[in-house]
Amino acid sequence: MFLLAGLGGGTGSALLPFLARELRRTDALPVPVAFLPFQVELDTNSQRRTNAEEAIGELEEMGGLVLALANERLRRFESLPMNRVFQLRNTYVHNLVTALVDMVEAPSLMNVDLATLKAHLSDTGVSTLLHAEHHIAEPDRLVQQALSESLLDFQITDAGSALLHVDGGSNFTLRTHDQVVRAVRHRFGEPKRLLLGIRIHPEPREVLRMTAIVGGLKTRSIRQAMAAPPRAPTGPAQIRR
Ligand SMILES: Nc1nc2c(ncn2[C@@H]2O[C@H](COP(=O)(O)OP(=O)(O)OP(=O)(O)O)[C@@H](O)[C@H]2O)c(=O)[nH]1
Ligand SMILES: [Mg+2]
Repeated sequence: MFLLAGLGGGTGSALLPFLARELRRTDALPVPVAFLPFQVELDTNSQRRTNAEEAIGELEEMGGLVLALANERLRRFESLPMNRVFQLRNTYVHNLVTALVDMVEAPSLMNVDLATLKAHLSDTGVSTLLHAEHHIAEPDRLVQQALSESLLDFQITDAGSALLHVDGGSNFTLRTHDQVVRAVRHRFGEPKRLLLGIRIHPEPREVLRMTAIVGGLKTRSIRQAMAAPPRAPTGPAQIRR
């Protein structure tokens, strides 16, 4: 169950962690998606900052899958009309949701089902979801794109584990898969545990699609990110070991 809220105000900041906690008690897999306020909102309104930080703090303590998307990172599209920018953001979230649902629902060659996903999440602390599509000829760029397009406010520090699902056509080779895995290990700080899923479609495809759940994120990383000045708009996510 995906729960979306813009943090900083009263309603969303209070409800997001509350609903996530309540849903954890059921069979559902709650996935909170938190939109962090624009920097100017944080800088000029300490109550909004406190609300956002408290909500993020609660989500981090709970662990599990959390998506934190900084509104500030929308500034990379600042010359586009505002409606279009929010549309882009909506499309991005839609793609993340579809990718995750696809990964666990559609059968594949090496399968990641809901039970596997839940088991993976239960012992990895805070995890986040990355997704990208790129031409099959450039596996490294695919991984780079997953990081840079994420609009994430996480700094992926010391990733303890990663679940990597790659989706390709009949022309998807073992060598290309190895290249994706190598890039993931390199860029995600050599995760100690890597779980792999693969789906091959019957027809050849120009595009590879990757979905990754990166776990073992350091708690407070979102808060640190909120305190830090915004990163360069188009560069890949910073990785510190
Ligand atoms: N990306 C995105 N962010 C939004 C959107 N609407 C609001 N936000 C962000 O969410 C923050 C919180 O929105 P509010 O309306 O203040 O919060 P609320 O949860 O409704 O709480 P109260 O109005 O205080 O009850 C805003 O400051 C924005 O940064 C939206 O449509 N898209
Ligand atoms: Mg409101």
